[in-house]
Amino acid sequence: MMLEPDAADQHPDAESRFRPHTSHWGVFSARMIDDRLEIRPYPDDPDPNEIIQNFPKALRHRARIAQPMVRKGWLENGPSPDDRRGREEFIPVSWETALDLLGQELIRVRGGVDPRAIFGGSYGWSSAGRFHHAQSQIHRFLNVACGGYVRSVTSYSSGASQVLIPHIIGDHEGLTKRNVSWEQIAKHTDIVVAFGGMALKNAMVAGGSVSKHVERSAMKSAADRGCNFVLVSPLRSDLPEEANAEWVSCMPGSDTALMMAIVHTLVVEGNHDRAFLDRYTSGWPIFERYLLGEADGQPKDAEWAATLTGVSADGIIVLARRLAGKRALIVVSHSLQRAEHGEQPVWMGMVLAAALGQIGLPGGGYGYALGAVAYYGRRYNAVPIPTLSQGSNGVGDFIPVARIADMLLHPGETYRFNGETRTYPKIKLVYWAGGNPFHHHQDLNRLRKAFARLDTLVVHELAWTATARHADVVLPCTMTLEREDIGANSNDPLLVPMHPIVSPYGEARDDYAIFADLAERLGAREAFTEGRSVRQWLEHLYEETRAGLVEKGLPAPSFEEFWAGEGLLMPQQPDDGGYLRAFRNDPDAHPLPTPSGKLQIYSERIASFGEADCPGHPTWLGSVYLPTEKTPFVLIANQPKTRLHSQLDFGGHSVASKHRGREVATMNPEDAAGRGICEGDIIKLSNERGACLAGITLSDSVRPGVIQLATGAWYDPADPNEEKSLCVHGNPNVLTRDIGTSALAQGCTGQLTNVQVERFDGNLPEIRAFDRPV
Ligand SMILES: Nc1nc2c(c(=O)[nH]1)N[C@H]1C(S)=C(S)[C@@H](COP(=O)(O)OP(=O)(O)OC[C@H]3O[C@@H](n4cnc5c(=O)[nH]c(N)nc54)[C@H](O)[C@@H]3O)O[C@H]1N2
Ligand SMILES: Nc1nc2c(c(=O)[nH]1)N[C@H]1C(S)=C(S)[C@@H](COP(=O)(O)OP(=O)(O)OC[C@H]3O[C@@H](n4cnc5c(=O)[nH]c(N)nc54)[C@H](O)[C@@H]3O)O[C@H]1N2
Ligand SMILES: [Mo]
Repeated sequence: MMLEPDAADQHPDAESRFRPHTSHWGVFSARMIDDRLEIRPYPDDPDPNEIIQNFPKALRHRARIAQPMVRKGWLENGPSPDDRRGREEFIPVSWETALDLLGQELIRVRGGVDPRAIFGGSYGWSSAGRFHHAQSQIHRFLNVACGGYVRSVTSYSSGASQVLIPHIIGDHEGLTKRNVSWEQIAKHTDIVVAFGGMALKNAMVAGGSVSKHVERSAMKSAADRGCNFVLVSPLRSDLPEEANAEWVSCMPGSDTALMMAIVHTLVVEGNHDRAFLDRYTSGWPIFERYLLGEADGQPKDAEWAATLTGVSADGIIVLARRLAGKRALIVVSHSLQRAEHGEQPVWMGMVLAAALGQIGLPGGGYGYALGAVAYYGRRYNAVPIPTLSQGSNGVGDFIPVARIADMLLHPGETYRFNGETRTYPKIKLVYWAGGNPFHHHQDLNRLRKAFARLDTLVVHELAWTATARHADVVLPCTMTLEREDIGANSNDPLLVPMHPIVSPYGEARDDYAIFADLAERLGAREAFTEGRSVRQWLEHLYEETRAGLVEKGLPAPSFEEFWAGEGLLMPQQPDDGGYLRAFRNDPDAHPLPTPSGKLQIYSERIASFGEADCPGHPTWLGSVYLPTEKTPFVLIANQPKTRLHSQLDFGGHSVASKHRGREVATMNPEDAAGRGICEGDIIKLSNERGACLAGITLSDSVRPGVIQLATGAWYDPADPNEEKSLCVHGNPNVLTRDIGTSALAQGCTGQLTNVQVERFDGNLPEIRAFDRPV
């Protein structure tokens, strides 16, 4: 049985009124006019995000999936390991057949084998919308109908910091979401040193929704008031012009050494805040011995760091002097920890902010990951936002999210994680909804081999991503504009009624409807749906927010009133600096949730784990990304400006940024000249793991020796039958290395790798990533 949308919204295309909706890129309103989608940004947004303009051309693009599909070999031979995944034809089937087959397979694996053979980690950003959120839907389904699943912990975003922070500062969520805000920076900060920058392209995105993009104007107000911004990065574009920043160009992967040398300079010149270090931190004396070289004979001074970082010793000393005694904010981007030894810059950034004595002051201290997304540096809502309950998971097992290929290639083998020796489970079936591992994972040629080991790979997708192409069962789902929902984010005041703008594409169905019908085949429809239609769920979820408003004595509109409006403004908490301010004001009454109750410059607990790649205090573990003869460049594979990850790469705004259909890399003109590469050429990037093509643009905003190629171009192998086929479109994850940050956190290290770069003079292969598979 299909769940019918309510009558009022049954034929959305028939109307041409603009209706509110939201996305990870911003709130907007939309309407259909003569089969054309029109999008208007939220009128109160001072700096709308152009990524919303990917919607119009994406809506009915040929890359959309029109009907359920089953891989031929799986249909004919049944579930089994098969290296033909990703290179075999699909057979269209009816919904009835697809769900019957999948229901039988889930019963086989759940009953005959074990729910511990199902991996439902299903990492990914999916779409905004609190009800149709694909991650919540799939986890609820697997819990309620299959007895649970092996889950994943941490994220590709912040795998290293999420494990490290609780040991040394405490609450990761509080550090990123209730700490130093843009309002405080505009008012109070004298100097911001941003390691990895705070690129506006990143701050334009917020998982869930964002009604006002404020980062550009906050940086401008701060700069106008006289605040200095210092950008430490291999790319000058990592701070916007409005920040009027000074650019310190450093070698990728060297920030820890640079921060150590700044602290060394502070210490030898007597400019570190000893009173702060005594009162608020633990372990400083152990670290100081290491810093001064008393432990290993090597002082971590400016001369030492100069050779490692490419920043002059004088430059480092001058920067340290400029910081002393100022309201200083140290920012360390997520990207710095998305690389081997990624724990170190996060830990050392805290030590630098502590040595300056700034942690807990308005606009000062440690703004970890500020600017990475638009839900950081904001006020927290004072009422809860709607949230779909996921039920409880009958399986306790998990993996650190970025170890998926290791798990599939090494079942039953052990690995280290956060001080434990754990064993990889034996997975038979992987179920994905709302994420794209062929976007987010490293070393895609290795990932293909890992997926070949499965009995069954199931994917719900709205478009033919490489992940869908590698699946056995592909179920087409609706896109956000094709359904109704409620949009919200815990750091944005606007609760958005998300109206359906257009009917579903082809036979696409909501993830919820698919799971409801599948739950029926597993005898769990009622448990999964609780008898509610979509509209009834929205009313049910809205009630949580309404009750919060009532409790605060605030006007609390009914669901009908909310639904008829353009968005409901929720109250927000004061911008009070969160737990770090409270700790600073009274460390006895508000100790940090760390073992010592203080900022841990040394961690006995981490030291006790005995990991060589993450010792008990911040440590320089050597340069990982030094150029080699075969791979002389460092590749920065950062976030794309014109889309979110791989989402709607086939949309107009993303496609317009490509060159001859390929993703565009940027390199320094000096480097290009030495290789006969000119603006507008096609280049080939390669290393021992794989190769891809890309367009090239030249700019002195990129440090020599570095090449930047954003993530997100859909993986497009020239010949899927080859083991390491050339990706003709420009997906950098054919090049990146699939290895954890350290044995402590096992985080993703996709940001950096070493590559060769050449001009490509061969015949340009066609791009087929957006075509339907045969
Ligand atoms: N080399 C390198 N790799 C990286 C990074 C890096 O810096 N360098 N960054 C990493 C980071 S920080 C992250 S967060 C990850 C992101 O990795 P992902 O979150 O996996 O990337 P997305 O492209 O957002 O994938 C979301 C998928 O969900 C689909 N989708 C959207 N709406 C729906 C829906 O309603 N239902 C269903 N079933 N599907 C839907 C979209 O079509 C898309 O394919 O990438 C990581 N990978
Ligand atoms: N437009 C857009 N915005 C996004 C996303 C997107 O896909 N598109 N993704 C969102 C997500 S999920 C996340 S987690 C955040 C990610 O936030 P980040 O991980 O911070 O973002 P990146 O763009 O990957 O990296 C930021 C910058 O770090 C610099 N960098 C890389 N390596 C080094 C280094 O070793 N040292 C120094 N000093 N700098 C270095 C690079 O120049 C890069 O541009 O972005 C979010 N915002
Ligand atoms: Mo992320």
